[in-house]
Amino acid sequence: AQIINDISRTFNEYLLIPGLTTKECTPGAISLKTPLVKFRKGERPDISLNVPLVSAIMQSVSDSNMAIALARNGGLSFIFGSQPIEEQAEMVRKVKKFKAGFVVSDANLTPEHTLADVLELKERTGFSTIAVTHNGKADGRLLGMVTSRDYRPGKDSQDKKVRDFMTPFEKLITGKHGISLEEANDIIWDNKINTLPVIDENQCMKYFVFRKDYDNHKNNPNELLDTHKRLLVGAGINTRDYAARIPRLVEAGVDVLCIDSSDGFSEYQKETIGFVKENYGPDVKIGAGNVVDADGFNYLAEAGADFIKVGIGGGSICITREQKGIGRGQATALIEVAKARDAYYARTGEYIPICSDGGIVQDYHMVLALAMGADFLMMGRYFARFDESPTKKLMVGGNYVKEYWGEGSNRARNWQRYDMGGNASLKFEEGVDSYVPYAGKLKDNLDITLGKIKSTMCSCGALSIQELKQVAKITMVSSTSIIEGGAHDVILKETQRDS
Ligand code: MZP
Repeated sequence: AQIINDISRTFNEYLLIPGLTTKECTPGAISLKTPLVKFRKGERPDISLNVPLVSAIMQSVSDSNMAIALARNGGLSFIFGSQPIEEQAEMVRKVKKFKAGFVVSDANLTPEHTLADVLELKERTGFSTIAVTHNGKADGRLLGMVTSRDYRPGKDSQDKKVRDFMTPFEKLITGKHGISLEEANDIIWDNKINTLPVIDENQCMKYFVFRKDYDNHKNNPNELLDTHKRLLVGAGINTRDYAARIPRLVEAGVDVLCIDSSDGFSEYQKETIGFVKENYGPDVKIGAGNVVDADGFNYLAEAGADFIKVGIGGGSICITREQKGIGRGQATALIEVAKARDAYYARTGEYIPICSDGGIVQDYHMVLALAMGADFLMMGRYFARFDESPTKKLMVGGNYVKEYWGEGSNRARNWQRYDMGGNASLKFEEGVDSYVPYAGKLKDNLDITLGKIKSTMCSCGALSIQELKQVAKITMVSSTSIIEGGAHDVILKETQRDS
């Protein structure tokens, strides 16, 4: 055997050392945009995410409900594949029906119209969201329909309704475009930006509709419904029934596929990727994995994977390491695969994004994973805790919990994920059935998490994920310094102990 003497390490064994925080480096200026699929040097990826988080390919995590909520917040879900083909395709269709936003042409709205009118229109038309268009005079006064009063971002408004309406938009525009509030002010009022804000059910603006789409279709808004971007959704597949499953998912409008396997360094995966590339060419995107070293990465890269997932045995519900003795500490695996990805890019000019899958426990682990080279992160436990996950909310021991079970558990019976060929009766469990603490709404939690990620990036002096990878300084920590990192040598008050 080849003995690798480097110790296999987890995220908990590392910390980031702050770099210079410049005045420009504020949380509002940070972009978390990241590539989802491979691209060639000098080109752009066909699909990017605004938030580098995807939800796990699991029955207890990613159904259409979770997919809609996460896509609306800039991430993406992979609908679980351990279900009949038609049911999975229906979930995909459900997400794709949901429009990210829609321009109601001029909609006969005038500056006198109120927010209530817009919401009524939304109700009437049945659109999931409605874009706020300019007031018909094409003067760029985007809020003409909300209030007859002029409102300037950053300037105080006496009208609370308008203020409540505008604040999320200001945050979005400054966050998304990495510009200051003053610049946002100029852009909105000079109408230089090719976007229109959209309001959703919560009456806050989350999405942008491209202005050129609007201009091209303003005489026929229905036409804009065929062309307008819909929410992104992914789907998990396996290496057994892929020839039947993939066509149905593609017909349903899936944006990206991912082969779901605990060990992806296999000829089965190469065959599955080959099937997609032969039948659909580059139009259908397919990720593969999971791998934990450079050999696994290079194999799937050569096979044509659009992204590659990293991680074996680190998932919170996973007992693969105990059962089969395979795996690697998530941080060590990620660092090695990221190096292989960079070397492959230098050699071929093709950048293949990597996804760190499983084992994220603290929010700061997310920044560490990105700094270590991950382009995006897949999480199960994190998302399972929210209202939007498909599982039951229960009261256990006086606390609310949600159910969360592994795909390798008897409950999920997803044996395809663990398929090594051979007799199906020889299967054994590689996952557990568990509870996770209930945490409320996805959006509320995600906002806090993203706030923390951006704050850490400011400490590191990085305005983007790409920059973070370059400037981050990462140090290893001893077990005693981990103790030093928590509250220590004080007597915690009751309330703190409980939380
Ligand atoms: P976590 O975010 O809960 O730590 O890990 C989620 C990841 O664990 C999934 O994306 C998947 O790769 C992996 N997983 C899912 N089911 C099992 C299992 O039953 C598993 N062993 O390891």
